[in-house]
Amino acid sequence: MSSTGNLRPLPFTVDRVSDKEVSRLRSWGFSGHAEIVRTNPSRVNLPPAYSHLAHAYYNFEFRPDDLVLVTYPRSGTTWTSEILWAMRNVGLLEQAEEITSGDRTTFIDMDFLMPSRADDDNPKVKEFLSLFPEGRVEDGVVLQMTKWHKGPRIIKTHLQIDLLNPDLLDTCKTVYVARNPKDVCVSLFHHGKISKMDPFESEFPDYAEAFMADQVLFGPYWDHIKQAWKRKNHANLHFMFYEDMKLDILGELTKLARFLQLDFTEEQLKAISDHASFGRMKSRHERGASGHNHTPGFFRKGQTGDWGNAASGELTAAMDRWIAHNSQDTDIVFKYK
Ligand code: PPS
Repeated sequence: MSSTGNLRPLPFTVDRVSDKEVSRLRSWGFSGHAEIVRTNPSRVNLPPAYSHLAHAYYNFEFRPDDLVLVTYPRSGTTWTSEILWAMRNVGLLEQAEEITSGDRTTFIDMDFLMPSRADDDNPKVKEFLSLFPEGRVEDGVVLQMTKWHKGPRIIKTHLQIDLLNPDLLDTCKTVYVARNPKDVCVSLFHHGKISKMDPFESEFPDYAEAFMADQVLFGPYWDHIKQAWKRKNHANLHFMFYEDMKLDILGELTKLARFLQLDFTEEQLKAISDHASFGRMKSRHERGASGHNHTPGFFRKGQTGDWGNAASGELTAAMDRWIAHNSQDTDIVFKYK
């Protein structure tokens, strides 16, 4: 994919965040950021490599047999992508022991989260250059490899829908998973403690403040959710909640299968649910089988309601005000327990 050519123009700009603001974010605890870019007017903070790839993401061509998963970070992406893969490969679940999740599903954001260079000693870059000796690594190894993937593809992204190709929903089935903002915030904070890419080196109240101020990567949280929620009646969008998956996974799998027009026996649905259970996924991950280079703590608690263990009464009151304010123009209702 070239970053130039006959591309649909971006209906937004991608602007460099000022050094002053970046240093404020660094002193807030976001120590990994030397540079940040921001989409406007949507105000999504992203790593700088997004800047020259924004056209490629916005113009990325989906295909009718794609399955696309869109989530705000820490909302159940890994869990749901494992479910989607399992639904498509129900007779072959043991493959998950051998083939990494990164090779079974594709996280397209990697090109700006961890941009590759041609001289990287990285198997993906080597594979890309051996397949496409003329290929330009800086145009996104993952995007280009995904473009050439024969399919059917399972593609996941944390980019909000308005930053993706406007033809997405008219082209292929898309699943959106939302998780309540309190637990997303707690999970993001803990992830920041173990993340090399987006480390956070301060205390939880500071993180929560940044989250509510829409300053964390991929924010603003509410716009992300609302962009999907307003399209929830589109025949190609299936909107799910993490909390419902926790409460009744078989019920949620049944609805998801109906959306995907797949028929499963009860036994098969149970096998999919077990395959994607927190314990089984965590154990595959720890054995190095699930594809995220083993990050201890990636599968942390997998529960609803952890906010109660992390936040003071004062912080909870501030968060509740923020939720109430942002819920005024929507009928989205989250479960917090
Ligand atoms: S990421 O980093 O954005 O891709 O994270 P994401 O996968 O979206 O979300 C991570 C949180 O989901 C929990 N998780 C699960 N919960 C229940 N069941 C299963 N199978 C499962 N797999 C992952 C994971 O533990 C993170 O939540 P917290 O609250 O931090 O434990």
